[in-house]
Amino acid sequence: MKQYPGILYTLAAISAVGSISSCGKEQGRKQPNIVFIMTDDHTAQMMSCYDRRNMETPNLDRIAADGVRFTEAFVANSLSGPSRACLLTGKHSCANRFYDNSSCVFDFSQQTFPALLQEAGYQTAMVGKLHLEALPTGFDYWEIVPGQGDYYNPDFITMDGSTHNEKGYITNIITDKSLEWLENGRDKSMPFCIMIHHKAIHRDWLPELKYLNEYEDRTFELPENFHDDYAGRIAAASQEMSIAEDMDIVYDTKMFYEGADTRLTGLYKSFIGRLDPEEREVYDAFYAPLIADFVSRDLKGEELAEFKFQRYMRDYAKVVKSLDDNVGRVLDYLEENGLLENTLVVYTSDQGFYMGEHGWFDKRFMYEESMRTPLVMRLPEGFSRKGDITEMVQNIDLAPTFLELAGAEVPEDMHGVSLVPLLQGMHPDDWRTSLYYHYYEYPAEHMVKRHFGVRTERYKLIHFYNDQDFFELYDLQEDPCEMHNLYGLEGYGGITDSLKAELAMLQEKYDDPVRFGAEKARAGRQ
Ligand code: SGN
Ligand code: CA
Repeated sequence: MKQYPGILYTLAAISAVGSISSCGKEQGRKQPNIVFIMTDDHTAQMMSCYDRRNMETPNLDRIAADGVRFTEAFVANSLSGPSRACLLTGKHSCANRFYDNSSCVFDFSQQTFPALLQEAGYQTAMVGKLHLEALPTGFDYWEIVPGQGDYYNPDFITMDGSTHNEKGYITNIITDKSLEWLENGRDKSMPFCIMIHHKAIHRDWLPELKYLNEYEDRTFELPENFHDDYAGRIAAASQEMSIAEDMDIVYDTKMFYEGADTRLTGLYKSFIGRLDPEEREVYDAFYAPLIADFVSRDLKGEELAEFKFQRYMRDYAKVVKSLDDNVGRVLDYLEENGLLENTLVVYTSDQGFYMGEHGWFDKRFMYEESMRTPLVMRLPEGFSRKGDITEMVQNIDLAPTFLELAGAEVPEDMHGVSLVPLLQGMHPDDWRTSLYYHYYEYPAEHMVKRHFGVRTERYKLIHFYNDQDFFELYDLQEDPCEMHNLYGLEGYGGITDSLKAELAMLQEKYDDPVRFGAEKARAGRQ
């Protein structure tokens, strides 16, 4: 392992005394532990430290209140597997080669931050959803769910490659296993990094049974663009992720009535079929009156869409509630065991999600709700930064951040940038002013067209390609909900040209073979 110039510690002493950053401010500090909690599809609209409209998340808010909240955090490719590959490698999809969930297998022989942390003297662990179609390397301990995992009585794959079943609710079990490793599994003489990666809050939002009755008296406010007509946005018009059109009345909203036979009824039956007879009784007792009422009302059109929206919001909030409890358990454990002071606690999601904005659920698009991701951190000792960090950051930045904190060298080929200067309270003049995004999974579920684009503080340019050639331009200051595509309109030529130049520069910088112009696109991945 190479060392930073001027760094004080040696590898022999690495577990005792660390030193970070070339600025020299933090020299002599112990290597911090890292607790990296991530959820699936958890969006800031459902996290009260970002948005107070919908629900309370006291434990997640604790992280932000005691530490920092990133107000401008984004992903590079808004889908589970690709996002996880970006996080592990600190690189965009074009470089880590995990483009989509449906055709890729992650190549663990490539450089990842957990393996580099091991070299830097860390014990590393990963519990929960990996979703990379391969068994992980770079971890002293791992236990993962197969694929997407199950909410009820889930299966787990252990390090010997075998699969077994466990009784309980997934979010509680992932936390139990993580706390067990922290307490009894690790070498306590070494710094550690544990990734606690939840299946929650993924579709189809099955709540913990004890929370079935929560939020039932709440009527959530419809987003102002719930009835979007997608004028001027042809990719938005052709997606299949609309609450009104595509949300499955049985699978998603649990209205499993006699004779119901939707596309996803079979999948729903298999999920709730995992409950044991007593659990099933509790589940059915909760849903029976709701289903009877739903059937008797025979809802249609907007009324049906709004019914689905309310069921969706309630279920999602219930699943977040269990997650928030479990984040609290982790914080309490760290505190009670004297670990909180020297631990970086990170909470984020693999991407944001639509809670009815544009009429949608799911993610994938480069539009704000799904390109954004929540990101809060409780900082280890030596960092007094508190409150909001407003620089634009991206999920590829976490790997270099962890490495710098560990006192390890950040490899030059990582695309991400260490956030340590921001955590130290600096506002570097040369901080990035634009973000690159590239989504590939099409044709596939939800039918979001392939696209890439650039986002600056104020503007966003998106290019939909592959089976179409279409641009969208948004002024996020004037149109934060991205309803008005300004591309090609009079007066926007100058900003369009400069965004195209910025996009070309980013594609060059990250060496993405799919670029403007058919010649280059043909040469790259289609
Ligand atoms: C599943 C879901 C989709 C979701 C993808 C990807 N369908 O296929 O709605 O977009 O996962 O999600 S389901 O019928 O199986 O629920 S991701 O977060 O894992 O990328
Ligand atoms: Ca996800």
